[in-house]
Amino acid sequence: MPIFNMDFETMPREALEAIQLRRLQTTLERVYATVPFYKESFKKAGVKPSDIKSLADLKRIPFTVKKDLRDNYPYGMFAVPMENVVRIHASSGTTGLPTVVGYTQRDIKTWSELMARSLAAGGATSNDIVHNAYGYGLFTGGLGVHYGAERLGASVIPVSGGNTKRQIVIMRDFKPTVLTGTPSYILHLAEVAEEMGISFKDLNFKCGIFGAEPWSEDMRSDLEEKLNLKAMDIYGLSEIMGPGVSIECREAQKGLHIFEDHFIAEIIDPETQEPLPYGETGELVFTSITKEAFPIIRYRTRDITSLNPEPCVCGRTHVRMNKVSGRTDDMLIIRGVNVFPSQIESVLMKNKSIQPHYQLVVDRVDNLDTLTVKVELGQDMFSDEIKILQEMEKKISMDIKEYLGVSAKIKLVEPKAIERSQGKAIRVIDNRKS
Ligand code: DLL
Repeated sequence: MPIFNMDFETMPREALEAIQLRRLQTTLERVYATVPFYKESFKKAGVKPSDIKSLADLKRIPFTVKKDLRDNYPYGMFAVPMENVVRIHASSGTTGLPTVVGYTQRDIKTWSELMARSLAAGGATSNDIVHNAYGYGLFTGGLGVHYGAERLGASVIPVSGGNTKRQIVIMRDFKPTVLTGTPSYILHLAEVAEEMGISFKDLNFKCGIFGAEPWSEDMRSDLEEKLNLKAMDIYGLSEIMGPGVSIECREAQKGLHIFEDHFIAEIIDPETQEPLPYGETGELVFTSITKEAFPIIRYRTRDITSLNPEPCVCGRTHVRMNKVSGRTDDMLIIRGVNVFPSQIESVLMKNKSIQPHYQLVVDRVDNLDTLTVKVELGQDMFSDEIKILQEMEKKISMDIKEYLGVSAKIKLVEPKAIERSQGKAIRVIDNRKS
């Protein structure tokens, strides 16, 4: 598969690290001079940009966390005057004030290139037609993919999320070859196509570029089979840029290459905040080294993963991050056992009688945490035989206990009982917080 930017994506590590250091130093000087928050936080830590003489020195710089962005809402973290900002995006703000991010003309150019690199790594070329089902709007998914597809020279169908039946007709008639969207929405698309009597086997897709939420390897196999395409994982977050921070390559499909000529990645222990070596699992931290409007320094993403520096068969030299298992704030602690929704998903996906639509409900009863897993039955299993269903609930509960060590009550629900998402699925309802 052609690599979009051969020079940078396959650059020898030594040269790459030299570029990283130069760009890091420039970024630190710039944020110190233009963003009061950074000047203050560096001063508090007793460090100046000129103290950073090697990449290893980066750990002397303080972290930035979501609260810092909220405290500077909406534009306090911008490093350029508004007249240079050409685009604004924001997080949905479901857990508080939205996080607002901005882009200069050059930032949009960089982002488009990184998204073009991502689509190419996933198997897309200028001959492809991209059906883009990520939401357009303040969410970065829609426009991020859109500009990248255009930069690649592909034809993009800006269909966005929702209006699902119409999407299926478009897929049949416009013959797109690349599908992009969140895995949970894509699963819903597959379900509706089946209801409409349209088989993905008769459509023209060769690859899917799915992300914006955690999804398990088992979900990947399911999607690849149902949709008759190769499913690639793409990662990103608005604070760092949007989609296209990292992507799997088609050749290995194992770990997501981080575009290290634009971002420096670290893994830290979320408790001690100490950097962890390659291979160890912890919280992902990013520093942007080329952004103009919204540079961000040592941002704690709360995403849990590990880094793999081994050379890749595709030829890219950029480090790979493993699939994100979840966020520190999505991790459930049920009677002392830590569990991520994606781990439950893996267990559920092994049972062919149920559908991969599920929701975890956490309650506190008599001071004890309880976990209920609501999961949908397949249409053909939706029988009235209470006894069979009870047996199945017991079996799934035992599997979860065996694989994850956590006790969960299973509640099989009828097909379609769990609300479908047009973007990111809501996997957890935690009643302990309300
Ligand atoms: O979700 C950007 C994006 C759009 C990525 C389209 C990929 C495709 P936010 O809305 O700011 O940005 O949410 C970022 O989503 O910190 C992760 O917790 C989660 N996330 C994103 N991609 C993945 C992925 C976009 N591939 C937050 N696997 C991040 C697991 C992901 N989690």
